[in-house]
Amino acid sequence: MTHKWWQNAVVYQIYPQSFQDSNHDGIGDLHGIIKRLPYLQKLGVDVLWLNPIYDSPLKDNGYDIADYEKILPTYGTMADFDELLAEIHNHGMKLLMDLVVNHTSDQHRWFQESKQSRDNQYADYYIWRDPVDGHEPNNWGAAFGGSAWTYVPERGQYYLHLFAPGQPDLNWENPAVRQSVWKIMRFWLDKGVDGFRMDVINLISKPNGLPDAPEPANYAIVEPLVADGPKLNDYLHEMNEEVLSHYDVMTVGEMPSSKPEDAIAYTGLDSNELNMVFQFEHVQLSANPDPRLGKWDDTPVKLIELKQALSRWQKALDGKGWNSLYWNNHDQPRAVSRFATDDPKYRVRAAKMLGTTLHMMQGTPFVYEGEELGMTNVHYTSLDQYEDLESINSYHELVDQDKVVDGTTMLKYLASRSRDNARTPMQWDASKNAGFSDEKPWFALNPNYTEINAKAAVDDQQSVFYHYQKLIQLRHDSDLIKYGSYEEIDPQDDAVFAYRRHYQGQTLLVISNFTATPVTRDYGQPTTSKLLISNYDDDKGTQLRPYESKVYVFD
Ligand code: TEU
Ligand code: CA
Repeated sequence: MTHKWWQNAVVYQIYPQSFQDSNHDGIGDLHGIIKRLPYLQKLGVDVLWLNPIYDSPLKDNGYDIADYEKILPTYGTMADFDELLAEIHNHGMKLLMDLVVNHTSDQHRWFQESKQSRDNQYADYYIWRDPVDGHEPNNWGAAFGGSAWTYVPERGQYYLHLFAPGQPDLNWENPAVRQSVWKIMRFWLDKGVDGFRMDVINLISKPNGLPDAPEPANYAIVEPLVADGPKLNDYLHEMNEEVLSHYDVMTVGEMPSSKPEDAIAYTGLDSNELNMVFQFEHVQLSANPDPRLGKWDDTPVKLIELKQALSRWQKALDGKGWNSLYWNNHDQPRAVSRFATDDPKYRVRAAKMLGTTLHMMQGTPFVYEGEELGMTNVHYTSLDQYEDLESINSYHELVDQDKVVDGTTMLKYLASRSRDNARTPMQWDASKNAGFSDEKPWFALNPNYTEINAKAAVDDQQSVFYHYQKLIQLRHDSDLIKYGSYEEIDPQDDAVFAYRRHYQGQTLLVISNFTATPVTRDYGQPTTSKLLISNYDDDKGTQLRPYESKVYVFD
């Protein structure tokens, strides 16, 4: 098969609100991003993905879009956007937009009209149902708490929202909805954007008849029930035929609950749907046995399970589809805190170790802003420090209302898993407000910015930043790293993550000690002269020091 540009790419994710303020209001914006393009160019990434920058009431930080063809005024104007796109291209990079079309904001014109009556032009743009015995049509729960249905007296009906009430789900069964989405996509592609990250795109086709979820009786978690619905392949196919196939772009579909077999159907080399998906297996690993707690947990990930999840996807998609690779994003805690350690004694080595482990796999790596600095969780200790609706609603629901867990324990879970860990402003330097803004930032900085920041990293040849720069360079230069097949080593080893890659007679051997304990492992390591990258400055062969991670390449 001929290779595509996005198979050679490394993507950098920008959370616009928290990246760089340029106009002194404490909120990141488009001109702020322009200012930091040289930094991103120095890192060596190829593509930037921006979280939603469209007009929005920001109930869910922009994942509730009120106008798909307008920039949120806080971030800038459409002219600023055009300038940003041109500047990204001038710097040799590409731009992915976030496409959020499972739902809109309830402030969107379509919903404002839809909710008026059962017979207007937009009446069928959303999923409306009559009450059943005076209450909700089924037991589905919304991802951010409560029922997935909200009643609207004007229509005498409920509308479906898998997320917050301010995020009504679009009715993809309606061909007019699909045409409206294709029109939005063309609007951005005709401006020259280079592709889309598609928000929860595997949830757009709802199961026939909207059946009750098996458990629990009220307000069940429905993601697994709704994911990969009956018409999803048809919709993605139509999207490809109508829109994507007319442009040379990259697409990644966010797909919680999807399995490798599903992903092969969506990203298959001749499926003509999407290029890759974000799978969730490795970020949903949890030791918590109580389904009512959902994602809330604070136990460290078990390495054996982590290896199993990632290796499964590596093997399943090889030669059949294409993986995305990520440790974290705006919905996940910081990688180094979650999968290794943010103990200052090991943080730098551990962050490099994680980078190496992921970037040597097959797929397109995604780096979340600050990951290249080894930014850490923020370690909040009280509820009023949180901003994210998921964290706040979950606390009230699980502690105050359902009494599933006590407040102290829940605060530990939030500190470990809250999305806010990812959303503190980018740490640029040690000056006031970390160089993010000269005004008070919209969201508190992680106090460790005085030590962990981009300026310190760029000034230090041993920093996580230069390690990532090297990982990106190595991928660009190596077909073995890009295309090699994947061979798992010792899946039952609970301390070391090791694997081999094979391509045209060459072997890549990747070894990462995920613990602070020195261990000895013999995988037939070749001589030090074959070492490609390491997070220590010498090589001790079979001896692995705390969080040591190294890669050999040989014939
Ligand atoms: O996230 C989808 C998703 O899977 C979330 O429900 C996820 O399970 C949760 O955030 C984990 O804590 C996407 C966006 O990335 C997220 O920011 C949005 O809030 C959500 O869709 C709704 O648009
Ligand atoms: Ca600003």
